[in-house]
Amino acid sequence: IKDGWFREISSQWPGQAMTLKVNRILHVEKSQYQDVLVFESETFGNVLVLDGVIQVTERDEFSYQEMIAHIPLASHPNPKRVLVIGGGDGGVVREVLKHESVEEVVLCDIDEVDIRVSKQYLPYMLSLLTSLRVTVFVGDGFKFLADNKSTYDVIITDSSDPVGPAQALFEMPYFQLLYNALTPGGHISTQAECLWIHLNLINELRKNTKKIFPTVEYAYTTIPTYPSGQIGFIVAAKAEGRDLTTPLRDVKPTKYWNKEVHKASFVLPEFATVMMREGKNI
Ligand code: AAT
Repeated sequence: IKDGWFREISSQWPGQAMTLKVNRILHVEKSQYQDVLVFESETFGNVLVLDGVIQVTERDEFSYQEMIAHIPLASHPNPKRVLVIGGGDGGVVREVLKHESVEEVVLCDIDEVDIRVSKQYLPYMLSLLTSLRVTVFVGDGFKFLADNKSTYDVIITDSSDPVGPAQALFEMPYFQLLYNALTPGGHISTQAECLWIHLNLINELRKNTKKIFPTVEYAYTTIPTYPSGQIGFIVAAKAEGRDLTTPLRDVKPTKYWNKEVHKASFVLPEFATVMMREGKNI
């Protein structure tokens, strides 16, 4: 923070930085895993920052949390057991609970500080973590999957970027664990970065997940406070020929997702289509 503005500078998006005007700093802490900052911004509400990277703002969080949750859930015939890896702020769990078929949600975030700080400063997000359908577990998502052989209908990886504690969540062994932990016909969605900045990483993720999952797609959403205003998801199914792009049910209430947006989120611009087809940037 300099001269009253927070700047999101990182080698992960060289030469650019989202900048937000700070009203006041609410919380600063160094946890076992990450540097934690919460501030009140002038126009985006409270903002949670980990290791200098914006995780959520109150104003635009819904576009990411709704899409990463409703795309795999609304396209699944009957999701009952759901696992969320990361997402300690509770926003994704809030969305998962909008699906009436869901009987149980397990949340596994590596850092208790996110859960604690979100409870205090993002109370709207955490209110639903008190639901009887939800179990919270603090620990590494990779280890949780390796140790827990239980099966889920949908697994959502709402993870930070692949630098620091989330790195293993972007690699092959993790995708194999996800596959193993799914019921037959199960779905995953994972945070899969931005078309404008990370085409190579996205392509790598797609290639790797395709070696394991019979059906793999990439979808994206728009969000002002993530780098370049856009972020995507790898969405995959443990089923041949499953149509992930068509929702089977409506979800209510939502502010970003609807049936048409669900379908449209899989339609990619030409440069991304070429990249994914030919493996090269244009
Ligand atoms: N819904 C908010 C968006 C996030 S939160 C990412 C969460 O992933 C953090 O709470 C972090 O503690 C958790 N996390 C990181 N590594 C692990 C791990 N190995 N196991 C479990 N949880 C983990 C994502 C923001 C995306 C930012 C885009 N630039």
